[in-house]
Amino acid sequence: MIRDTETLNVLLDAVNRFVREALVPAEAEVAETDEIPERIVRGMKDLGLFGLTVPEAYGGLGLTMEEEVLVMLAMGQTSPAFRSLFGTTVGIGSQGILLDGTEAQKAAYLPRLATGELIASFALTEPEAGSDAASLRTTAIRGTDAQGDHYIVNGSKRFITNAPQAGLFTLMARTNPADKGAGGVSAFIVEANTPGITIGPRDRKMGQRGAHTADVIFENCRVPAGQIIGGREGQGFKTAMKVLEKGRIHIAAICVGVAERMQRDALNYAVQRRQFGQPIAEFQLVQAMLADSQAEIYAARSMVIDAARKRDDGQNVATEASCCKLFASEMCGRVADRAVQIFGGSGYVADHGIERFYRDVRLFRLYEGTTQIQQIVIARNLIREATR
Ligand code: COS
Repeated sequence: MIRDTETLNVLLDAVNRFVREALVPAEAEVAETDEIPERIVRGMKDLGLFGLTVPEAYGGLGLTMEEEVLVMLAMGQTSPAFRSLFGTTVGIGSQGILLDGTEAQKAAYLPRLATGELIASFALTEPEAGSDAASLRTTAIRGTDAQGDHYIVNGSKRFITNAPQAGLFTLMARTNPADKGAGGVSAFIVEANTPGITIGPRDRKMGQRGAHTADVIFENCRVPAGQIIGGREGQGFKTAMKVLEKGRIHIAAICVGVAERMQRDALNYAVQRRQFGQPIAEFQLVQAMLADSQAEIYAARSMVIDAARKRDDGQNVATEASCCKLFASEMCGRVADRAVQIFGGSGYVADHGIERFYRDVRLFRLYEGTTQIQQIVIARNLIREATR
């Protein structure tokens, strides 16, 4: 749903300009230094990117899902590491508060998230609980002392995006150790400066340099009882699933944007690069690669916009969100592979940036639910529908 085309177009124009003038020229520098320069973070804040999905009442832009998707398609036209900083904050990092938080929790945190003052992280994955998220072992045990009701959190989280920068964590932990499954899990808002939290060294990743992940270790970390999202125990896994459902549409949109960028770069190269006396774009085998990529990009773009519209319409889009993540991330991998192929030897060396995208996009098929998890979710939902 687009509420006001004119306002949205002003935002999209500004994002496109920011991508073109500030982000694209900084891609190589960010990959080299593994840091997003402060001037760029400031630019993101000025544009309101940290508040894209935060409702206007809390100081954000309050975008609908369709509007968010259009912004992510634009943001995808550059290295995906840039998106990670604000996209994780407005996405999985803070959506738990937005979707299931109490009014007091929203009022306390959303305004500071919207300005970018607080960076948010989503702490679900553990060393022994990746795809099987409901088996997580981090515990949050309730107690009372002179300072009031609280939970004592112990456990380790792994591959946590933005952990080194985070001001707060949306933490999933087991409040009922007797329930080893999803029902024993609760979600918390944990401020990163709470004593008992240690951030591990940054992971050395294959790509997306500039976007940081690390372990987060909780040792006897005391979290006030009021920080449990929604005020109720046992709801945390469902909150995490709802957050991921929305996140999967968001990531799919980024996949489409990045695929469009790689396709454009490959096309520009193909019309300039001459072999056998003519531009390689004149060869039908190269044309086949370009055409296949274009058709797949168009399909994924249409899916993502359709799923976003349905979600805005209040429909259950669990299946559609997984279809989008599955198709768009796999599509992006194929487009990256063809782009490297079109660049030939030049695609394998760092100078053209395409090998960087090739490494960056590999993550899309892994995080926020692997391709195989999306297949499981889609099939389960289909079977449930057919047998109920
Ligand atoms: N919205 C709301 N509730 C949902 C939901 C959704 N999209 N998906 C599941 N739930 C609910 C279920 O309805 C169920 O509630 P009830 O017990 O009341 O029926 C509960 O959550 C548990 O769901 P389920 O039984 O499907 O849990 P499983 O342990 O079988 O796990 C998968 C399901 C595999 C889908 C889940 O573990 C998953 O998504 N794993 C991947 C995790 C992931 O994406 N990790 C990335 C980390 S973040 S980068």
